[in-house]
Amino acid sequence: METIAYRNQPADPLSEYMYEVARKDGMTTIYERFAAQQPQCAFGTLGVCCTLCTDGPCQITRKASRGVCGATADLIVARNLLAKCAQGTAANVYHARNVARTLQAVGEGRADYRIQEPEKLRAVAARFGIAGSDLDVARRFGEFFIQQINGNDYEPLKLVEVLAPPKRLAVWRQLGIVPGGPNSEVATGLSKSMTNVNNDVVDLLLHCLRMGIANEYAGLYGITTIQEILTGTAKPNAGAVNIGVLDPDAVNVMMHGHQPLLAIKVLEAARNPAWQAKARQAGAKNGLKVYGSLCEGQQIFNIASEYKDVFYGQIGNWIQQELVLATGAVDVLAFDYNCLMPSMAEQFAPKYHTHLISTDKVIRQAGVERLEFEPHKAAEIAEAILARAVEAFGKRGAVNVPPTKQTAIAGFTTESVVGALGGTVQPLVDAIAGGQVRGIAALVGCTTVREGESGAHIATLASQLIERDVLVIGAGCCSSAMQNADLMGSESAKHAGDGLASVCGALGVPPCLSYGSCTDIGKIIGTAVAVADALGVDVPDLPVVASAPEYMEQKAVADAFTAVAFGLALHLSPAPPVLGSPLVTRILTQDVESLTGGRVFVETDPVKAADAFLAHIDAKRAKLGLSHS
Ligand code: XCC
Repeated sequence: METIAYRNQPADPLSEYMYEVARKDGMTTIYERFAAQQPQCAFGTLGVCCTLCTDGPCQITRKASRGVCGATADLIVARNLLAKCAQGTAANVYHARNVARTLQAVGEGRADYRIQEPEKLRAVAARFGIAGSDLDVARRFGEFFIQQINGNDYEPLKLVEVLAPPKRLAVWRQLGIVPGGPNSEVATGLSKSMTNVNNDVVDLLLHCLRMGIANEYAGLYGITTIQEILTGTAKPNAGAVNIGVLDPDAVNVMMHGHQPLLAIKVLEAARNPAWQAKARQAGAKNGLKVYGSLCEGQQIFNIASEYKDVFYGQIGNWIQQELVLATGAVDVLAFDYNCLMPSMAEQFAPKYHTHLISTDKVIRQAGVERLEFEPHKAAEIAEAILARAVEAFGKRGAVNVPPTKQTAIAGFTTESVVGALGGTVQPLVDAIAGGQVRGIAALVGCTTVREGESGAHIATLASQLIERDVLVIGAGCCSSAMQNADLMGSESAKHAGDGLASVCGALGVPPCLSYGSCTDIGKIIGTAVAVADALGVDVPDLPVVASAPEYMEQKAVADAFTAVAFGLALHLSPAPPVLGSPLVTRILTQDVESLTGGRVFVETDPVKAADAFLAHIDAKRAKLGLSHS
């Protein structure tokens, strides 16, 4: 076993327990790999390394203020950021295209799905002049959505023109950042970010905002809305969370990633008594159980009230995946894009007997079985997944599941929050006006293993905020970190300040509300828009802060620009790779506020971050004429 002095700690006891198991088993985890990478490259950290051409790589230093071509630190940073934003936008839109394609296939009668929310489908489609029978509307709306995704960037996206709040649309029109089709915007953005094309840092950053808006309407909004049409809308429900949910006496299937459509078929198949009997015959006295992991688990958790007989819990977040396999209790892990560590296929799955199955066509992992999702093959693939799991159960070695069981409540969305409030957002607005709820913070996105993080930054920040009566909304692996820290449970209001605790008590909700996956960020913006409308103000006027407290990958960059385009103050930790450019840093942290009303701030200490959230919230409250408590 390699010995490395420094390692960051898993933040919750269950992960710590499994970490010790993995280390005893001789496994190297994300923690050792992070330690082995230290110290990390300062040029990359600051964003001032350019690898675009063969005269490079160039790094900006005290003695070299320009790259070989003459590019400054500002230009290098802006181009790098634009490329990341393009990749993140493309990925979210890819997911949206998959679900739109499934909706279209449902309408054409060649999919293993049916329309669960016909009213939602009709209402959404009607906004674009699409009406008819449910199947006809499904086909045409799916088709329309795909056309929007593939539209040109010189034709404004209808999704934006129809769905955007009028006040926001006016701002975006004035700035000239109403986007066209996202794939075209991405292509144009990548053209701008190549060598020797565009030296205008402001234009490059405005292009990020264009993609951020396209990311919202052709990406996140589409994902959430169409998935809800096909799988049902999120409803608050209580369920098991964290690694301790795994049952050593069951055949265990874990659905991992971001796209829950296949998982729904797996849950339906698992209901078949024949599969439960096969699992028992294989020696699993508790039958066959299905679990979710990462954002996919959060999505299933959102609609789990329909699947309580077969869905047994949300297992964990990005940095926990190796530890989950180290239980030896996962028989099949089926994953779509994204967020499976390469170490899983190469090291952890072989060591711990887990049969891996990739289910999306963008994935190739050596030695991993591929059963690629097609709308008309989902039921067949689901059966195959269960068959592999029963088979793998017989190959298990030692099983080590942490003994603690944890629970949480999930399934919040603008509709379910409004439902809990009695059909209108007004009680929340009144609670904000009265000061019981001082403001709202959205903590979204990934977890990282950087110093002081591992979910600890998220949990500490959320605790600090709810203590000070700030209602927290979570999405993505942030939700998991809060679930693991017991901040999303039925008893969690005891950690909140008196004002927030009284509101939570009256409504029967926790002080941290899970909206689901990181792709559900669009729903959080929907809630912010609903509150702004009820107050008769624009989004930037609200006592609201958005945050990616342990941000990790490219989709988060696209989502960050979505938040800034909507006029939100956005907290980031760790610092994005922009600090090497004084100009980009100034634009993102200051100048952009005069354009969209939004801005970015970086704070890697969660307590200081909470102070900054409160300062922002109280300043916005004062502007709205609301008292501070
Ligand atoms: Fe991956 Fe979404 Fe990030 Fe978690 S939150 S680490 S993307 S699974 Ni999106």
